[in-house]
Amino acid sequence: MLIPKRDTGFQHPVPSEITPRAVYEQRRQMLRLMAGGAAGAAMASWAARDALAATARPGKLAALAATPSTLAGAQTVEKLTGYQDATTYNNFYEFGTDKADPARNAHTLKTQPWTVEVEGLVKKPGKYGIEDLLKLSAQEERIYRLRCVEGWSMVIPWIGYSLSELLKRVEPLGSARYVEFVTLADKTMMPYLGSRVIDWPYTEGLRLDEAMHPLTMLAYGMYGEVMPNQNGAPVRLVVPWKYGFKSAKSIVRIRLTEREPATAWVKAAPQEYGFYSNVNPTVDHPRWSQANERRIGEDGLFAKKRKTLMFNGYEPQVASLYAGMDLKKFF
Ligand SMILES: Nc1nc2c(c(=O)[nH]1)N[C@H]1C(S)=C(S)[C@@H](COP(=O)(O)O)O[C@H]1N2
Ligand SMILES: [Mo]
Repeated sequence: MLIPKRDTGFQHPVPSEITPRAVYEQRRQMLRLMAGGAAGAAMASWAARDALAATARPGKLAALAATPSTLAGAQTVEKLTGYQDATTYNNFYEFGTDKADPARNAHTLKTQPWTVEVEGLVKKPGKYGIEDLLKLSAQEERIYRLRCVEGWSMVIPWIGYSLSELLKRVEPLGSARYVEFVTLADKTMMPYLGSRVIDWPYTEGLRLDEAMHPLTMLAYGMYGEVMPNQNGAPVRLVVPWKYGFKSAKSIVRIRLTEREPATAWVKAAPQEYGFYSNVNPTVDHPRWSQANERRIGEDGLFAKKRKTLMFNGYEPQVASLYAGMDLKKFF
């Protein structure tokens, strides 16, 4: 994301994508009816959802059942970004810096077995196998915008649950104030770890109250399926009101700390990237404006048509986290 000229690496997806979008939309609507309706209650068994998902998913990866989230801010009337766009225009520098690289290279990522270690200032540290982690709370589908610091955005139906569900379980100590996320750095699976763009492993961090916010999501899938490798399988963060890089992919360790953790992008370019990195149209990046964005797949390759919204449109939900803070200073 550091390298704007890389934007020319965009490869427009071929129109032959087999994603049965109408079918997917239909399925989602169906799930919503099932979850909400009185008669739906009996039908909305996991088995029924599974069967439905199996017949009507985009069709590439294993289906992952989920109920539509009722959380404020977790649904939208906006058009979804196409599956093909969302899985071929990625930032995952462990697999290359070109937007098309992760889709090409991430097949070498082995996501099983996988463990996530939760440690640091918690009463109950532990190692969670990915299967157990996945079952730790009911999977919800949440439609979030993700806005990259480079100036593009997508609208994606993610599957997962609030990170707070996991954090509550490990019981943070009173001294814990931040959460650090450490992602996989394995040279046998990740061809780009030899590069020095990032001081690997890629790490990220949140303040504990940000991490505990219900919108902050541990995501295991998208578009009704398990997470594609290039999007951060088997589990990643999605923090919808922050620039995309705060949403760490392929997480292996979560550590609660007293001090603000160093993060990969702050270490790489401290004058350009801050710890908070809240989406904010009034605070420019030193090299470009953050006032507008283009929606991948919709607005044309170089057009920047949409106004970027404060906190990426999640202001009603998250503004109180930053009451009284100078967001120009804490960018
Ligand atoms: N481990 C890891 N996580 C990462 C990145 C990365 O390079 N490595 N890139 C970040 C950036 S800059 C963005 S914009 C989002 C992109 O997520 P997406 O490809 O699913 O849209 O992932 C973030 N998480
Ligand atoms: Mo990004």
